Parts: sequence; structure tokens; C-alpha cells
Amino acid sequence: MGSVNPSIDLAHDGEIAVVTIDNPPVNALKHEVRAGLIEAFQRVKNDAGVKAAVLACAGRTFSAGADISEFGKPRRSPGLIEVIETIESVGKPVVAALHGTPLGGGFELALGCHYRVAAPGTRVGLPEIKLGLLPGAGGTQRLPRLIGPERALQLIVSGNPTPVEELAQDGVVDAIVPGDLRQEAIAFARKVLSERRPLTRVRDREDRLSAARADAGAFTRAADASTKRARGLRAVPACVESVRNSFEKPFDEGQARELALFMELLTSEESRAQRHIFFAEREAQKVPDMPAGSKPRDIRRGGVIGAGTMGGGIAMNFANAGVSVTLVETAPDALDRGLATIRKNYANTVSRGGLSQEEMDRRVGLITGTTDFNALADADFIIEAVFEEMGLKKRVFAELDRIAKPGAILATNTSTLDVNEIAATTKRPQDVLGTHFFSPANVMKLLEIVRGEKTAFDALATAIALGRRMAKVPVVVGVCYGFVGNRMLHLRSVEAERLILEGALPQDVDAALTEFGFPMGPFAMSDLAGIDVGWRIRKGRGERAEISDTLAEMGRFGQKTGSGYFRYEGGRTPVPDPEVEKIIIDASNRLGIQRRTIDSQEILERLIFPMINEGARILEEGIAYRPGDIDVVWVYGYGWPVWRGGPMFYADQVGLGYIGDRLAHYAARSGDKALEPAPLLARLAREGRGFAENKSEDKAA
Ligand code: 3H9
Repeated sequence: MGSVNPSIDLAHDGEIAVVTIDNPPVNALKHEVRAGLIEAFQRVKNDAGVKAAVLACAGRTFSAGADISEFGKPRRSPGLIEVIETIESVGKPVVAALHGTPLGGGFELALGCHYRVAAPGTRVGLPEIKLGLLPGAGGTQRLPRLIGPERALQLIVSGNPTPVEELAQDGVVDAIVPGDLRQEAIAFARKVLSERRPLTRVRDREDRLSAARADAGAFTRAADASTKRARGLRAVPACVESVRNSFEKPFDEGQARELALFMELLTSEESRAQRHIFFAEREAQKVPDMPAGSKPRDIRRGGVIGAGTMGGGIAMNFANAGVSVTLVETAPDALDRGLATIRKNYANTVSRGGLSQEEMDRRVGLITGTTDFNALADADFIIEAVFEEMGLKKRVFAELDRIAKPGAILATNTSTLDVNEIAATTKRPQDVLGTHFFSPANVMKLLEIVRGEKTAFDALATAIALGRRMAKVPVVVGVCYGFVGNRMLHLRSVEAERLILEGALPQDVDAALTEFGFPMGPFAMSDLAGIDVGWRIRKGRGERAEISDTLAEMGRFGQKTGSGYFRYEGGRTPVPDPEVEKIIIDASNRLGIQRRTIDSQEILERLIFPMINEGARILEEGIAYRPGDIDVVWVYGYGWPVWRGGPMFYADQVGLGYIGDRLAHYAARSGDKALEPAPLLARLAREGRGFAENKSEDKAA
């Protein structure tokens, strides 16, 4: 309990006041914190015995910003700008003591202090853009005054945290202090007093703005590049406008406009969607029936079976997480190829500046290749990534059961197969689960963790913890064909194929989705993934997809063969192909389908609504715990635009009544019963409610 209020403490070390924010877990600047800070700094101002102050935070980080859960609720005074102004005008030097990740409003608070010291490894940033916002407490005005408008814009538009070591020479921090941060900050404050240093205010600095004032060309170029990449996102031009104001307008005017833009964006659909994903991503890692004390098992060594593209990517994930890993492959040449690909992937990252050579060497050194299955005996978490075939997977698991040490987690990287059936081949089904990585496994953020009927809670907790260490976004899902993502994707693929048979062309279908915000449409995606993959699976299941399988039979497997639904003229850009058009029209004729013009609205509805419908079934069956889990799967695994919040969030915005009506219409027209509104969707539509209102709590109001 603090001496000012439950979140704020005010203590003294001689003539230095130490104000500490204590609001776990990340010291978000909720109302009580803001009010307490005003009170504390008024006391600092009025106490003649206090000559300087330190502003620090308890726990794992300096404040990570405004309390996002307060957004969308009525604003309560004092706002953060008032807090910062109170500190800035306190008349005595205030030193911010930074550690962890001072982000957003937390970093803005620090920029309002007269000096900043930081623990080594502290990372600062303004990630508001990731919430569809811009920094709203002076960040777009103060940061350019320290590092120049262009660099500030880059930092603000990327939203990524930057190590203070990279910003120290610009005065973002005045000192990097190893050792006890609080003591070092107090010592720094004493030094400021003894050296009679001035009360510097970032808002008064002009030197870094003069170049842009003289010639705004470089800023304009940086701004154009940012807005081009923004693809219609409103927050990006808002950031550009506001940073431009830093050198074109006086500080107060720039800050007033920044706040107005912030308030505007706060009410936007895009920001609501992004805030929804922020909380959904964190909630997805919570298993509702998991007992509170379920602790992850210790993971010291990983194992991966299969050195193909998937297995190699998964081995890299272990190494990226700092866990040594044994990579097993049956044939020595396949192993060598796999290890060479891993090295090549890392080398590419090094050449792009994303990794140091030293770090690459360290990570490569953590990966040991072998053809000896017995080498997995000391692994704590083994992931099988062999060919997607049940018989083979079962043989691998029987072998693992024999070799793996007791308590080791045995995971299958299947994208479709029944994890319970695989678990049943072992005498330890409690240790078996699915880890469904997405390709390329070392890049894609999503990790579907498949919970089997008998999977133990601590095994699940281990998989979630490992996923987080690998910097993935884990989502726990139940067992069914295709789990959450691929099961819904299947519906979209069926409908995409129907659309081209009925009259649309692949480029029309893809355009409807890219205009919606997906990075690519279903046909470009098939070409990227390889048309042969689905063809082989369908052959095994005795199914046929008219166009896709015709293309596969012609050897048009997609990008890797230079043609698929589109042609690829040496690059990755899909080019519409008259030959494909002919194949499609012939197929329509053969099947007796009268081709017609299909508008983009119908295309979009027919691609997306059946997926939402399947999402409703997934919820009813308990395959996903919450609608937000489905949203997270689609945003992080399938390129659903984050600013549309995922399919279930989007459905709530469109209205389930409308979606239900359209589904019923498409079901009646096609005679496909799978398109009829799922019972949950139909019920919620009748009740005038959305998916979000069907669960007990919704944090991202
Ligand atoms: C802003 O500042 C606007 C200003 O410019 C202007 C204002 C006028 N608020 O991620 P974790 C919760 S916008 C509320 O698992 P980690 C989170 O939900 C804000 N809650 O931990 C979770 O709760 P639970 C700009 C927050 O160690 C718990 O804390 N700032 C907030 O992996 C742990 O989170 C940002 O956008 C918040 N601001 O990562 C920073 N932050 O346990 C957003 C976290 O119930 N935060 N929570 O699930 C992050 O990026 C990460 O949380 C951080 C820690 C890197 C700090």
C-alpha cells in the first residue's frame, strides 16, 4: 500500500523524493495512478525540504502505458497530459528511472520528466499504432524533439520497442545505469543538483527540428512510404500529420491536435478491433478449467522429428527460444539438407540486419542433427513433424513411447489428424498433445495447441509456456478435423471453387479478399502453399475439387512450378492466365453450370459468412473456448486484417441477423445444408445478440 494511494508511494531519501507507481502487472496508468501522481507531485512541489524527485515503478517494468481496459469507457480526470504537465512544471528536477518496457503513455510520462536514467536492456517505444491509435499524451511532439521527426515517425509507425542503448546518444536517456536502479537514479538526481544543471524540458528543445523546418523533403518521403504501406489504416496518416505538426506548429498547438486525433481514433472501428485482439490474444492462453496451480514442466532440451520445412522451422523456434534441440531425420542426406536450410534461413536474417552473426552462430550451435532416434531420450519436449499420414505418425509415437523419458511431452505437429488416436498408441496419453505450427514455422506467430481428451493440465501449461518462449501466440483448441483454422478455411476453399465455376475468375475472388484487407486471396494462397497438397489429401479421402485437381493433374502446382491458378513470370506476382480461364469455363460447361456475373459483395459474403458459420459450430462443440480465440487464430495464422478484429468480431459488427439471412439464402440457392445457419448463430440472431455477448465477460468493451 503506497503512502499517497494504493497505487502510488511517496518516500524520501534526504532531499530527494522518490515517487513509485505500483500497479501490477505492468503499471498501467489507470485513473488511480494518474490521480495519485498529481497528488504526489503537488506534495513534491510544496515541500521545501525536497530538492529533486525520482519517478520509478515497482515490479517488472516501468509503466507500459495507459490502461487499455479504460478505453471506450467515460474519461475520468485527471488525464495523462495533466499528469505530465504537473511533473514538467514542478520546478524541481525529476528523474525517471526506467526498466523493462516503458511503452506508450509510460514512455510519454518519462519524456515529460527532466531527466531519464535506465537499466541496461530497457526497451522503450510508442506501440499505440498496434491498437489503431497514435500516442496521445505528447509522444508525437516530444520524441521528434529528441531524435528528429523522421526517426520519430519510423518508431511511432512501427510501434516496435527499441533498446535504450540505441537511443542514448540522442538524449532519450541521460544515462544507462547498471546496478540498483533506484539508488542510481537518486545518485543521478543528486548529481543534477550539485552540478546545478538546468530544468530541461523536452518540449522546449528545438535543435532536432531545425533540419526538417529548413527542408521537409526527407520527412515527406518517410511519410509517403509509411502511408503507402498503411493500406487504408487511419492511424498511420494521423501519426504522420501529428509528427509533422511537431516542426510546423508550436508545441501546445501540436499537442492539442494530437489529442483530438487520438480521441477520434479511439472511437474508430479499427481501434476497437485491435484492442479486442490485444485482449483476446492474452485470454486465448487461458484454459478455463485449468486448476490455478497447474505449473509448466521444466524444458531444458527439445526434440524434433523430421528435418523437412516444418521440422526445420520448429527446430529454429527452439533455438530462438534459447533451448537446445535434437533434430532427427532418417536419412543422412535429408538431415544435411534440413540443416543447410536452417543455416540459410538464419543467414538471410543476418544479411537483412535482423540478427547478428554472433547470435546466429549461438542459435545454430543449439541445434544438433542426428539420424539416431535414441538421441531423443533426454528431450523434455518432442515435436513430431513427419509426413501427414496417420499410420506413420502412429509408428513414430509408439517408438517415442519406448524412448522418451518419463514426463517428456510428446507433441504432434499435425494440421488435421486425430490427436486422441495418436495418443492412444502410447501408454502416456496424458503427455500427448498437438502443436500445430503454421508455415513457415519460424516466422508465423500462430500456434494451435491441440488438447487431447487425456492431455494433462501441466502438459498443456508447458506447451503454452514453450509457445510464449518461442514468441508465438498460442491458442488452445480441441480435437476435430482441421482444428479451428483449417476447418474454417476448408469452407472458404469450397466456396471459392464454387464461385469460379459459377462465373467469377480467380482474380475477382482474390481481389474481393485483398480489398477487404487480406494480404492475398484464396487462389494466390493455394499457389503459394502448393495446389498438390490438397489434391493429395483429397485423393486419399476419395474426394475431388474440379478446378484445383485439374490444375494439379496438369502439373500446375502453383508458385513452385511457375503456374497454378495464376502464372508467375519469374517472380511472386500472380498474373491472370487465359489458359486457366478456359479450363474454368470448360468445367462450368461440362457441369452444366450457367455462368453469370457475380459482384464483389456476393463474393465476399460467400467467402466469409460460411467461415463465421463454421466458427459458430466450433464454439458450440467447445473446440474453441471463446469467439476471441477464433479471431486470434485467423489474425495470426491466416492474414485476417487485425483492424477488422477477426471473423467472429467482424460478424458481430455486421450483425448476426443479416449474416443468418444471407446464409439461409445461399443454402437455399445451392442446396448445400452446410451453409444453413448454425444453431448458435441462428439463436443469437433471433435474440439480437452477438458472439461476444454470449460469453460471460468481455474485457475489450
Ligand atoms: C497508450 O498508452 C495511450 C497513450 O499514448 C495516451 C493516453 C492518453 N493496459 O502482455 P502480457 C495486461 S495506449 C491494460 O501477457 P508480457 C495484459 O492484458 C497503451 N492492461 O505480459 C495482461 O493481463 P492478464 C500503450 C495491460 O510480459 C497482463 O497485463 N501500451 C496493458 O508478455 C500481462 O501482459 C501498450 O500498448 C495495458 N497497457 O508483456 C503496451 N499492458 O494477465 C501493451 C498489459 O489479465 N502491453 N496489460 O492477461 C504490452 O505490449 C505487453 O503487455 C508488455 C508486457 C510488453 C508490456
